[in-house]
Amino acid sequence: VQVATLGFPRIGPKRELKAALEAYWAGKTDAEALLSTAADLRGQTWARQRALGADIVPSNDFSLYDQVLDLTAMVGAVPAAYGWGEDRVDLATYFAMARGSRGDDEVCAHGHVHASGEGTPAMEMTKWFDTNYHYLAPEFTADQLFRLGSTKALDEYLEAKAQGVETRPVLLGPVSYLLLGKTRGDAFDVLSLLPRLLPVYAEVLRSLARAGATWVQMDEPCLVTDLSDEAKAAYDHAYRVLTDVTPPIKLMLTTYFGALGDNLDTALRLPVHGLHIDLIRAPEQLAQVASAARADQVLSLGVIDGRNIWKADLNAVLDKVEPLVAAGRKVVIAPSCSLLHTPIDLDRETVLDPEIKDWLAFAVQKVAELAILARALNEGRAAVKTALDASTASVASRRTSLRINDPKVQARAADSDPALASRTSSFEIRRQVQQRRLNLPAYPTTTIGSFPQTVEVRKARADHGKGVIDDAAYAQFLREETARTVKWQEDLGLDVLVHGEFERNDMVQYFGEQLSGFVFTKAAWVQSYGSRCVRPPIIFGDVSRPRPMTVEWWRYAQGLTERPMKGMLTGPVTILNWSFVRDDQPRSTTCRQIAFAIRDEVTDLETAGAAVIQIDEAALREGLPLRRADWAAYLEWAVESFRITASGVRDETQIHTHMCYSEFNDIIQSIGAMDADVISIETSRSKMELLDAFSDYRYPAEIGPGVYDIHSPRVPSVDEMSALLTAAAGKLPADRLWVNPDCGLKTRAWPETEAALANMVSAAKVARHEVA
Ligand code: THG
Ligand code: ZN
Repeated sequence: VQVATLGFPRIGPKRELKAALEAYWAGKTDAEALLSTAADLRGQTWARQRALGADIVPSNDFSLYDQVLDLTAMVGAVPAAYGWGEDRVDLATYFAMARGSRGDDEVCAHGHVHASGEGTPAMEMTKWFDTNYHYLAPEFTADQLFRLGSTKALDEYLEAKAQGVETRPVLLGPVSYLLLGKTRGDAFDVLSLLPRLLPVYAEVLRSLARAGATWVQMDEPCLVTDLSDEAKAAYDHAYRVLTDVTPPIKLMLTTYFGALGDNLDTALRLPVHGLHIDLIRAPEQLAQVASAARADQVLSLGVIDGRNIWKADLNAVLDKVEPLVAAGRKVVIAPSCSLLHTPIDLDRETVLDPEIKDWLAFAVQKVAELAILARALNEGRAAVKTALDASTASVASRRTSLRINDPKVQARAADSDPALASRTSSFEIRRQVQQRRLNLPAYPTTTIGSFPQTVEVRKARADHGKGVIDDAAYAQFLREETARTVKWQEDLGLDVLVHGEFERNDMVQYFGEQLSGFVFTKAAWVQSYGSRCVRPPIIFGDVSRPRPMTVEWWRYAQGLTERPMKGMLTGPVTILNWSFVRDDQPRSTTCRQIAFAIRDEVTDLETAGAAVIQIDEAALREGLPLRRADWAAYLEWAVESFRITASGVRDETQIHTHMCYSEFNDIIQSIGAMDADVISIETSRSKMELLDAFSDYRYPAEIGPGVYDIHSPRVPSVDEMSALLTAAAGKLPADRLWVNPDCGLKTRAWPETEAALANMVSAAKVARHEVA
């Protein structure tokens, strides 16, 4: 039994790649410096995996920006806008596709990533399946041609070989590559491009075979998604062609992030030499695959979680794998998917609580776990008794720890009283009560919550973190920023104010740091896209809120004005979706616990006097399961969690929610079922088209369709925003419309923020005039 890894984090243990990329983009270093850092990282990564006991290590899992973009370069599918005419895709073209010709990306206050608006924009960024990683979606035309544009796969194979490491190159497979793409121009089926695409793959495979490679890892994650019959047929065609190249090379067809399910027959009839399956997400498929796979096929078993940070129960894994090995199956053991989605090395966490640290494994520790498993399978469990006992002890310690189990939290989350998830009265009644209390004009104006996080704000936070300024000085600084922002909103004439969130770092981290059951790391970075990383919080135990989290800041801000000050909270689904979560209970249970914790904050804000409370669910949509059949169950508990959070208040308290993305059509009923009084959404760039979903469905509550795009510094004119409001009023009842930007303003600077909001207030006044 051999140990394989399918991909390793590439950002570097100290984010060396991030530093090298950003220095290169800033013009501070040259290409040679960047490429040499990249080569060092690859060399270290190969050597490290070998030293940890991996028999089969990948090459071409490294990327300067994104592995899907690498494929686009490999097959020469560079969109025309980038003016590529060279033999090979050079660095400038590569980064232009990644970052746009102006070389910057646009991130909104809720962390959604978009191409920049000016110059030749970057290619579109999309979430990689249900991970928090973003890839650059290929873009195809109906007459798309493909030709070899990059020899990266071969180059990196040879680079490793020169260092004495025989690797298994990784390629994203042709069918998944096409299915992940978007079409440009007249609609057509991307799969129609397959016959033109395959010759380039065949050329790459031949070159690898000639260089001595015996296996290639072909990633086909789309095999765990819903596939049309045409897509299934495309798999048959593609793998007939690719297993037929000469000189021959063996293909490890690699699936992950879920069960093959109804694609199992398709996967099993492909003439490939090996099949990798994800046994973390879909343990039940082991028996099916083991009995149905051809005897000569190598089964690669994804037994270690590549999507989470918990130590595995090694004896439990052995219980499952030993029978296959005993039956003479050719077995490889591996992580469930590439380790890209885990932080690199737990040993770098020097201040983490030792009890919790003992429960964790990052990429390095996961490869070590696989090595122990392989020895146990090859030599018997006795050969690694100490390590197996330690694994069992860690797992038991975690299961029984008092730190994890809070009976009060468990009892509360188990309460199934439906009243917990319902407001007292229907929306129509609440609306009347709220109108009387708030007395807002038509087209009320507000903002989404955050105001510019300037260099000074970030510096003050950093200085406070380092102890350069004390608590009192930091609090004083925040009070001044807040007071200035409140006064400024009043002067501008906004109707519902916000405090600006200067005290907050990240919308998830800020709450996680104050909730029980969460722990944060110092260096556990995970690549989000390009050079950008996140440090997801780790939810290790039952979640509760020991004390109010936002009430003091809200009280201070409300004390500065007569106008309503919004309470600003992050919703339970978003907190869940952007964290590493427990694997010892369903996600829905963890989400419900978070919901009760945030509910307490909502009711405390109400008690303190807040008339308007916003609960953001920026990541609700991105949590949708990969399979359509699983959507309803997810949406049910996600919506229920939101409702638990929002339903502890009286009729007169107005609950807002916010979602900064498009595509509501397929989940609009669930958005309605959240039963918020007001929802603000991103609509400016789609020119209000997005509202069709709300109007067709007759969305019952009030809506703030964003009237300006906060992703770029451009200041929209009054006329532009008026036109958008008119368009919105054409689709929805005007008396239900709010006026606000698409998202928070923390990524913007003050000058453009001031100008744009002044214009926005003017546009609202114009609209009010027309109503009157
Ligand atoms: N908050 C949290 N998780 C998230 C997002 C968020 N996950 C998904 C999504 N948003 C990811 N989007 C981004 C946007 C910007 C950055 C990372 C992910 C980013 N990171 C800084 C960097 O790498 O330089 C590091 C920031 C830091 O110091 O913490 O710019 O909004 N929780
Ligand atoms: Zn937003």
